[in-house]
Amino acid sequence: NTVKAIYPGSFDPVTNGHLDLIARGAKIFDHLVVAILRNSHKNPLFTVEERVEMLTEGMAGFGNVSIATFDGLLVDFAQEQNAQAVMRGIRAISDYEYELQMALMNRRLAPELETIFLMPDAKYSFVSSRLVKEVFELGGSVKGLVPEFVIERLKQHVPKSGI
Ligand code: COD
Repeated sequence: NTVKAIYPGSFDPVTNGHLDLIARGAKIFDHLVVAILRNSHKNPLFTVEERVEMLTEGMAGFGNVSIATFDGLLVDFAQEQNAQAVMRGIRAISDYEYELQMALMNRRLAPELETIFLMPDAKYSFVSSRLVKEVFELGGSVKGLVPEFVIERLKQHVPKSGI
């Protein structure tokens, strides 16, 4: 009985918090599919292709983790993939409300699909893609919060900022 889980998100860009969660998920699940939402309402900095490339680089070494992109409902994608679970991260109480709403809505849509929450290492509990972009754009250092190759990509998009 193998368990396949989907780890969905925007990953704009992937952070060390996401990678911490992926490493934990890879140990628990037989197969983990990191799934990037294509038609996000958020206005992304990176294209879907760039986000796939960054995730691929960050996940080198995990044999049971793959990357996919999806459109439409997460529950439909999970069914297409024959996945039994959705993995999400909880950093702080503030994440909980939004995550609970989504988990219960997804349960209503697909009662068999379980949402499983994992906590990242405490040192990443304040890291978000949004703040990484904001700090970098305003000239602050994001070293240690995202991989080096993400910093290089940020420099290409925001050449005059960051360290
Ligand atoms: N440490 C640990 N976990 C983290 C960290 C960190 N530092 N940063 C983020 N995370 C977690 C987040 O809590 C989240 O669980 C995951 O990593 C991904 O984060 P994001 O911000 O990239 O992802 P979101 O919140 O933008 O993803 C939203 C979805 C794409 C999952 C959602 O919009 C969706 O499912 N859309 C499809 C349409 C659909 O089905 N809608 C109905 C949903 S009920």
